[in-house]
Amino acid sequence: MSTLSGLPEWDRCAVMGVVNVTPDSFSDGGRWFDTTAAVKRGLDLVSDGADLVDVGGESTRPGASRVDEEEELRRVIPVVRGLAAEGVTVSVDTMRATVADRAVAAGAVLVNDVSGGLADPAMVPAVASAEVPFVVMHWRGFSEDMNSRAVYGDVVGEVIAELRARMDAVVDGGIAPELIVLDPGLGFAKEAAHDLALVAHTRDFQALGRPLLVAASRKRFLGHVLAKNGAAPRARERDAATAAVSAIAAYEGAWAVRVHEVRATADAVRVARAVEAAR
Ligand code: PMM
Repeated sequence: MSTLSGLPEWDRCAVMGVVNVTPDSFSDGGRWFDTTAAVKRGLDLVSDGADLVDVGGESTRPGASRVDEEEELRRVIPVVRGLAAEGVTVSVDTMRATVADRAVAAGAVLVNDVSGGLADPAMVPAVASAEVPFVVMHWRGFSEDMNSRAVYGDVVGEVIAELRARMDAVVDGGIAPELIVLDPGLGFAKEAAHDLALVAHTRDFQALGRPLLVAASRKRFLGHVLAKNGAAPRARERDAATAAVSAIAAYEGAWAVRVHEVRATADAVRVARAVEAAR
């Protein structure tokens, strides 16, 4: 397994639990929109088996508009501080350099930017000087209109090529290559068939030589797979399907999976590890 500076080392795929401090997250719909409740939620995720907790204050669901920076800081920083004070390994899910900077000062040890540094030109320099691991996700633009960008000839080849280019740009910007984590960006400018192809080809991303984070949790493509008579189950009813993807991603070599409901995925990554060891 890969080692990333400042993070513990796990002998299997790590489980990243999600705390969305937003009133409108598509999957956990504002239930943790309060510092105390959000910190408690993060601690509960750790008890359920999360290895790290990803704290975000801006919804990226398709069609979502942006939250302003002051509001994002107000949502995220106290939760990062509260969880870090409890000894939790915290990552911050943000597209803003200021939020990343302040979150690192508050104890976050990883910056997870769904735009891979594209949304804020100050992000790459900020992470370069913070010297923390940085998640570079495949991204083609903001959520407001990303669905129109879900056009691919060879989705796996194009996502790998675009991630490679983005990784090179981030390294040119001063972030050490050994601090980079890559992510195929399931659901971001992707249709269900694209997401499924990317999961099926998880192993191909090893060609990029960096750890891979896979975030399938509760996403639309799972709703599509599970739909009955054209009706998709609600986001919160997609956790068993999420755990199934966690097992596949772990078995196919993912470094970590990012999920809202941790317990089933914590089991899934252990099963994947045991099966891999028996191969
Ligand atoms: N997806 C969401 C938010 N953050 N971060 C990474 N690295 N990869 C993702 O695919 C990703 C992410 C959107 O989902 P949420 O609202 O359910 O958290």
